[in-house]
Amino acid sequence: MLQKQKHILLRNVAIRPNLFQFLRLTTRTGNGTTRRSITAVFKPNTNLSRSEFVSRVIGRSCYYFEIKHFNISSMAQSKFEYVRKFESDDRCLPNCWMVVRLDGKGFHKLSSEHDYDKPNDSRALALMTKSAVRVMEEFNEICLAYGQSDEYSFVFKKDSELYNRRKTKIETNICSLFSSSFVYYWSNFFPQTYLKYPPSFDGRVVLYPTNQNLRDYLSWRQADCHINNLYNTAFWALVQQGGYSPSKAEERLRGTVASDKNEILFSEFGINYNNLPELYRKGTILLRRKVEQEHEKNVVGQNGMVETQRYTKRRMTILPLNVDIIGDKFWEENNDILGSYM
Ligand SMILES: Nc1nc2c(ncn2[C@@H]2O[C@H](COP(=O)(O)OP(=O)(O)OP(=O)(O)O)[C@@H](O)[C@H]2O)c(=O)[nH]1
Ligand SMILES: [Mg+2]
Repeated sequence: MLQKQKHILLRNVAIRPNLFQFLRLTTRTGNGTTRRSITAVFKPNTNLSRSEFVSRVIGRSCYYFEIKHFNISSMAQSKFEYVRKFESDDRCLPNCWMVVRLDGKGFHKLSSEHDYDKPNDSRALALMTKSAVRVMEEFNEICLAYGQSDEYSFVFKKDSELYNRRKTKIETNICSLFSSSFVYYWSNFFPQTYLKYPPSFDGRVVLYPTNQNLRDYLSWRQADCHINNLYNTAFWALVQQGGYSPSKAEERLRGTVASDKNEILFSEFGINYNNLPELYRKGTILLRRKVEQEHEKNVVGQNGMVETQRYTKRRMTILPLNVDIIGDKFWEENNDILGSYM
């Protein structure tokens, strides 16, 4: 009986290399009343065969034994893993557009410490867009992004199942990849300017249940771009060209509406606001689009000479657009974005 049991149990004991082994044996002696519990801990890579292990620990005097066999990490896990229950389930509602918006922390200071051009620095805007493209390359579920100033919004497909729609997982991944890309590509856009300290971005996920809500959200961000840009353009014209102090320029613009600022720009500085680059007035939309790309290859012609052949290939790319996103035109021209969710 003992031999048989021993045989079965021997097969069940696995001495695993590379791990601390924690084995507990409970034995009973001949009359079946005395119970002995033996715990043995073996260092990783202990060179002990299964039969050696059992015969050494159990000895001869017992006829019944049970073996429990754990490694230390699984013991610890089972004891402590209840703490997982404290993590909240933060899955985003299904059937909603998930939008992650990032915004630079303290970019008023960062822009002045790094001598950004005023009111718009095309290098800084290009760096923001490069970082956003990097995010879109990594996360295919993003169908559109919109950026202006120190912010970028990423729109996920309505039926995206990325990370089971876990809110924190999504926002932290997007935010950290964007931040690290901003630092990684900094010197490509500011080759002469040393980055004085690590910049950071806050992030949030907002859910929009209807297509109209999503359009209104993007319209809101583009309108914000326009309002800020018009104000900043007028403010810096007054300061840089009009000789105003910053506080006097602020005073001059207090209470003015858009047409007043346009008028100041036009009549006092000869600036037609509508002729300023659309990048500044509209911000940047990023879309996935197939574009034709020209390629060249060398082939051997009929006359035996090597000649260069040109050909075009359609390739999926992330396309930047500086256009109006508020009116219907953009949505009609790009009807695939909302199209499948009508
Ligand atoms: N000169 C210059 N400044 C810029 C440019 N883009 C962004 N900024 C600065 O970044 C700021 C962004 O606005 P906010 O996000 O409201 O300000 P913030 O300082 O980042 O503050 P928090 O986001 O609350 O941390 C603007 O007010 C500008 O001061 C740019 O192209 N040129
Ligand atoms: Mg900011």
